Amino acid sequence: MYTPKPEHKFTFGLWTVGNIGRDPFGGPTRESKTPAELVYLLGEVGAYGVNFHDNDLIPIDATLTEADAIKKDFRKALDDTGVVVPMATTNLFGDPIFKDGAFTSNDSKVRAYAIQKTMNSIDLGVEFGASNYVFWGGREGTETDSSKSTVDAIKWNREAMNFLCEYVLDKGYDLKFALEAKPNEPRADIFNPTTGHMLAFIETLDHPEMVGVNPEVAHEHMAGLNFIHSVAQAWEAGKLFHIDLNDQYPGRYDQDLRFGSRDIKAAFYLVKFLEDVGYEGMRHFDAHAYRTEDYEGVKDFARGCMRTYLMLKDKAAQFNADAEIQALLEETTADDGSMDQYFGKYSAAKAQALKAQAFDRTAISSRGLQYERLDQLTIDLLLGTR
Ligand code: GCO
Ligand code: MN
Ligand code: MN
Repeated sequence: MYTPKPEHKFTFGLWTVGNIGRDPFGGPTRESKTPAELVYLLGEVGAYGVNFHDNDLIPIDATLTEADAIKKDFRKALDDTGVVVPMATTNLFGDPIFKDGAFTSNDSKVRAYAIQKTMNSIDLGVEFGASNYVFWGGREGTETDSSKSTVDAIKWNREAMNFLCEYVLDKGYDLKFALEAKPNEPRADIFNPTTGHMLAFIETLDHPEMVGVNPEVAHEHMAGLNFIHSVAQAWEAGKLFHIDLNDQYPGRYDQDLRFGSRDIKAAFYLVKFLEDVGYEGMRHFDAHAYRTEDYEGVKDFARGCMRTYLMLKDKAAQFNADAEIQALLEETTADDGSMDQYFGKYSAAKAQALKAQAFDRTAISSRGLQYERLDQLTIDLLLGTR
């Protein structure tokens, strides 16, 4: 019942199941695997797709011959397993050249190199079938605001996005961009720190229709924000092109925990939202196994992400079919229609009539909304007692 199938669109990055357990305080706890080996691992656990940064697949210093050999092995693994590549992205953070940003570096040579690297990486992604291209500007920020003009940074970022949109159009690629916000880490502060900032930024681009967002659970939770509200806003704006699923305790370092392993309730509302609205994009798990794990543990991690998603999807269906819960919801949204005359398009007559309407504030506010009962029913449902 909770077995992942291709139609669930579960994807993982090479960097997620390929994470070798390095952290700022200690070295790797797992040996590294080749991209092809990781594809076989993903095939084994039942994932639909694999995503990559250019340098997850091809090391930054690889020769053309080396690159060809890697691509050949990777292609074979994809063919053998049926795993597909729906998304690709650029590593604009790992190399020392990006220490002060990529598209927003003060150094024009770095900015130009970042655009060049992204064009090459777009070519690579498209070569393997990617239809979504993610931009995560991990180094686009500051430690000290004496170093850089934020206004210049925003302009440089816009210029780069406009240039790259034109590149995609020029090449005739069928590719959409998805911008991923993060408030901090690795920079002390990153520009466009939330999905809301990204949505506003997108509207200033030359081709906003090509650009949407890739919200990530952990990134909004790090900032103490409600992730579902961000996702809903992106969805309502027609901008939910991709999503990064993981988990995170608020106010801590970037944890990248297994999906649903920390805030099960938030995960439930998220899955319910995605399923209810009919989101058809990828369910991408941008997380990694605990440092304590070997590769069997990595498989447990990957299977766990998908299993939890499917269990929560099942719970969402149960919520929607639960007579008591639905009756409560109906009651809170019940409407006698008497206010309909005041909504919709403005007219002077409508405004006049609304100004004259009397409201019994005490009567209206005295009604208990029964959200305590509703929430407890949700908890009962999640804990399996309903
Ligand atoms: C992070 C980010 C990255 C991006 C990835 C795709 O916190 O490191 O979530 O994992 O999602 O670089 O662009
Ligand atoms: Mn992240
Ligand atoms: Mn991410």
